[in-house]
Amino acid sequence: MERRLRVPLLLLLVLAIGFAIVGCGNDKPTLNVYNWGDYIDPEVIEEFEEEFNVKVNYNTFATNEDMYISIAKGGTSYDVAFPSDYMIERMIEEGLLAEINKENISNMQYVGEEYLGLEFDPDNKYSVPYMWGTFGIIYNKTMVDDVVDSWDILWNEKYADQILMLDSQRDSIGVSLKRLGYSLNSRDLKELEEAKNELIKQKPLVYAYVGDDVKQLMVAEEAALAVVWSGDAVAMMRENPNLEYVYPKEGTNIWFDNMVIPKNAKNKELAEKFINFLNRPDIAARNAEYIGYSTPNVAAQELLPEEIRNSQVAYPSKDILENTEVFRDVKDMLSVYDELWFEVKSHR
Ligand code: N2P
Repeated sequence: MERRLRVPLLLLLVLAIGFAIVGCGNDKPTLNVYNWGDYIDPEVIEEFEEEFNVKVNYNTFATNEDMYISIAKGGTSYDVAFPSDYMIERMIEEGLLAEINKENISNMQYVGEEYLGLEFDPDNKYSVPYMWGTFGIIYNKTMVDDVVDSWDILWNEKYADQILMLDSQRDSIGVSLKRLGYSLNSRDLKELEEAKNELIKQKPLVYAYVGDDVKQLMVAEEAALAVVWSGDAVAMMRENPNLEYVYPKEGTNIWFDNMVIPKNAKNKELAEKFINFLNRPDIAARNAEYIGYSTPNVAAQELLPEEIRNSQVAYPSKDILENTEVFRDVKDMLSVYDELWFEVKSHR
């Protein structure tokens, strides 16, 4: 090679390596977000990226337990995650969460009091409300001719192979406990054994244990009855008017999904900006309307269309809420719950 060509070639090589390292000049700050599937309006993420000139790396999970494992044991560090009440309680206890600087979350002023200071995080030191709801039974009025007002219907042989249960241990064990008249935080081995046996008895009637696919299955009328989270019920009922959501008379669960910052987050400052952004009333309203879930942001609630604001599925009245229970971390009983769920799922 001629000597006068060597220097420019070397320069080119150095430049190429340089670009590869900084990602072709894309050195925007990155926010690693870990959320449930189907739980945000994608446009909201894009708007955040544009407004703050950042890149959001977005990953999803299907259950609290899956999320816990990735955060507690996984190699990825997330900046924002969205666990539920009982899981937040556990993560605080295990020292997995960072304290949130409330001075950076001015939009917290729009969050209703009833969603703050709850037992799993009494001073909201570690978590800021995102969405809340219940679980209940959704059923297809053209496929079910019995009155649906009790969890018992999910054990009715008439509906064999037309029943969908949640593939989520606390939720499905909770349904079984509530049906038997027990607390969904039971620590009584006899009650838990009974709840397990009932789930095993029910198993031949269950078409599938599902996650986000429940929406597609119910909308397409491939099953008659399903246990669902209220926000998914809202989204499904929008698509298929034959569907109806019921709060069983034995009572049900009320849950709260809050935003948290894992202790090993790399970009806490940006995480707080994102948490604050999601509680800006216009954003919170648009996001809640898109996904179907209920916002704890009262200023956002006021921006919602009347039919959502008045919906007993999304914003149930006091008397319905009285018959609900919040999941708590079961602490030393966790292995019993894990084993119980394993036995149900592996039973043939
Ligand atoms: C959305 C999941 C909602 C989580 N697909 C209910 N806690």
